[in-house]
Amino acid sequence: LFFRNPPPTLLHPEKWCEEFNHFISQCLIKDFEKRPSVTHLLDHPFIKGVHGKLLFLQKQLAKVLQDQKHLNPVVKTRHERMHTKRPYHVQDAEKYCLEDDLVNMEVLDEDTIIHQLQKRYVDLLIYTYVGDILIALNPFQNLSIYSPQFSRLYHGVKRASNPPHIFASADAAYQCMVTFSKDQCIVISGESGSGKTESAHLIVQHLTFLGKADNQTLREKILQVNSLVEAFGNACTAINDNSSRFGKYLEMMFTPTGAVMGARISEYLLEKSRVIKQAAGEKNFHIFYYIYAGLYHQKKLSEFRLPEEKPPRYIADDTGRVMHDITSKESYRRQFEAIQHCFRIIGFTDKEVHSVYRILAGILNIGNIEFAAISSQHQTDKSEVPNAEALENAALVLCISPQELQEALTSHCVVTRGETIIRANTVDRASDVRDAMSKALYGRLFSWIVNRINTLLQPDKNICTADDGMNVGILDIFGFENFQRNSFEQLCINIANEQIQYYFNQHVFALEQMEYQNEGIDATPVEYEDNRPLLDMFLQKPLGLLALLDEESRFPQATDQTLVDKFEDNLRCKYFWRPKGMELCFGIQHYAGKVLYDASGVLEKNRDTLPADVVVILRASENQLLQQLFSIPLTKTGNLAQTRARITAASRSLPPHFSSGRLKVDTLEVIRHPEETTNMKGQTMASYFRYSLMDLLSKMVVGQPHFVRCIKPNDDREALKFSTDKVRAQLRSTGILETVSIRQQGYSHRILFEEFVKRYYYLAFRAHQTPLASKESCIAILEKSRVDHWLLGKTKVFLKYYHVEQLNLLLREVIGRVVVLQAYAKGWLG
Ligand code: AD9
Ligand code: MG
Repeated sequence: LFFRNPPPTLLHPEKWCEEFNHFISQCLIKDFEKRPSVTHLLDHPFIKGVHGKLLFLQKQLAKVLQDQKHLNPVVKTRHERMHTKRPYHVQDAEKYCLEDDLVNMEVLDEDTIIHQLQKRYVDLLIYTYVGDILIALNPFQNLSIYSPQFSRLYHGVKRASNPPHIFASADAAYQCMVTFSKDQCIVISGESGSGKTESAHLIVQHLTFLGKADNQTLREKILQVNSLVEAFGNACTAINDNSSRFGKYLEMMFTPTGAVMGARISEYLLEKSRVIKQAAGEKNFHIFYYIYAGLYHQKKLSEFRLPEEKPPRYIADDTGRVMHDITSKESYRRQFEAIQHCFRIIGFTDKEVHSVYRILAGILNIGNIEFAAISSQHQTDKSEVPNAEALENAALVLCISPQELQEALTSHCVVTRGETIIRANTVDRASDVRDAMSKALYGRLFSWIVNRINTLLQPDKNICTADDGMNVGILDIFGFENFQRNSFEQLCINIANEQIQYYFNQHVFALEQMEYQNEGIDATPVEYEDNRPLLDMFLQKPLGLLALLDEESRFPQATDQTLVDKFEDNLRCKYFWRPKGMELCFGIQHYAGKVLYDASGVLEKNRDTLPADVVVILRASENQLLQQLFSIPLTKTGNLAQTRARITAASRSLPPHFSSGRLKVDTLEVIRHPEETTNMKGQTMASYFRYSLMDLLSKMVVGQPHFVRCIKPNDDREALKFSTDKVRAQLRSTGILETVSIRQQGYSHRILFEEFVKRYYYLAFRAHQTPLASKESCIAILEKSRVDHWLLGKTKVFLKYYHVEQLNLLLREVIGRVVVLQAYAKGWLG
């Protein structure tokens, strides 16, 4: 009991031992130091006499002694495990025989694995382990396995005692964090619609359960965060009705004793272009529909100057049915109420929320502004706004001057040799300015909301500062996408997925195999598909795809055609090709499949220019929030100096196996390019993208990773339908087969002798002993703990993924008893 919910000073085993010894020697028995044995303590008259609690203490002491003599390995044998009564599907005994962990399979080939997953899927066993990695198949239906009852089941117990579950992954991360006082990172990957975002929600839900804070409000706030951010950052796509259009890294912060104390979100690469245009069959960000339907039902559309008879262009489609769809949809209205609730719970003020709505309404009104060409004798390319009402509406809700807005849209100024010339904008140029304005407004509003959430959820400094605490980061990015038409957005999304796959490969394969070599261990290397060359093709300088794109974006005369030509001339590798007869297209062989990209509009999207005039007028708005959005550049991740400082700090605490890994080198290398961070204003989307990616990695590498691989069982989003080909393709591209074999053969944990002895000496030695950080001490601990199949290298202990759980549980049991004992002794005397 005490160990599970220890008061702050009850946490650290070593500290406790120290304190205990000190306490004993100071207060209890003078001669204890001469004969430091626990048994001796039992006989002491002081102990015997005090408060009548002797019996209890004796029992506890006896248990400690017992444990030190006979450490029973806790992990059950495979046979035992299969015949254990387990909490769900109790009705069907057959199901116990299904393998929970693919690593236990004797026959290991693709067909067997697929068959196994299929069998489990139709039994609604959507989760399966591959060693320490969790495979999650999207059930496409609501399952009743996420209730509080299930939360209680997956709480600090050995993994094998319950069926695989996403809660078990959250629990594993949490337990690692508490036991080793180390940050953790849960990486969720999978293609679009495979269930990453749902998994991320469930992880947050379980972590808030595990990190029980007294502060109920904080827990509620954290639970609302995802819903709020996703209303602004998710949208309906051809693949997924709730598709994430941004990358999210949510860090849950805990006190050193494991109580949740705050949260922080980092957002990456919001697909701003969706605000102004969506592909056929797709929709704008959810929030626009929610707010329109919500205000319609509250009869407040006119207050926000939104047209009632026809939906704004940004949320309308060509059919005209959409108006009815939006306003009649009960779910939109309810979602609007839910969002209002989220804002309130998290702590946004009414004024702030009102400003957010005004800005959203402003964006919808801006979208309605049209342009027409005016032809006069002298000037043929001038434009004007034929629907002044839309312009006025936009200006009014944004609290800016309609005249200035019109000027900023229809003209621009050129400064030459100290002279300022005002030039008229063509219709196309004016439309571009309008769209750029909408995108900038939305992008900055989104970043502001995220920043504000971070401020509202930051830890209370009186309890603990973020620096003293620990965190579990949860990565949920947009999944790999392959549509009929793929543009710049898909390219960025897919490169990000490529990077995450690389991170996975590094952890699961590369670093492990490198260590075998370094430590002189003879292990057969497991072959895997290394996507490093492809990642280089994208990110290299100066001849990588993104660098070439940036270079081309700097030439005013460049066209999308010259861009593709440039790619073709420079990217001579097997991953790139140009299909015949499709001038503006190029193809990439990604780890997850071939994708054909359409380059039209890519240069413009990359330039992402926002005219200075627009910034000036928005800055002058009477809406304070709007002023704020445009008066400071929203550098979400800090400037170069801050980022460097963070990365330097991070590199110091990198796990040892990273010291020679390439990931760290890469991270530092890329950050060294100053143009990516110094000038956030003038930067292109591509350079911002590279920077974001590296920033994300710099956060991730600090934590110990846990992987969740989401798999989409079919393309029709149907429950119980298992398409073998679909699953096979995903298993292949993510290297699951290879993962199974490396987890079978390999040693996923490599711990330095010194660290190992420091961590586990308790299992074989007495608290007052100080064993050497040697091979022999490690052997003593491993033998005493009855762990088998371990290996010793030159400097490290090599453990299978399940050994660590085994050792940790033993350690917890032993320490738990000692802590109870100490707590009693302390309470008793203190
Ligand atoms: V994308 O890359 O953001 O486009 P995700 O995030 O991988 O994608 P998401 O979590 O949004 O996919 O899941 C898609 C849909 O599958 C959800 O809207 C749910 O309807 C469904 N889903 C996924 N996981 C579960 C689950 N554990 N239980 C029930 C689920 N339904
Ligand atoms: Mg998602």
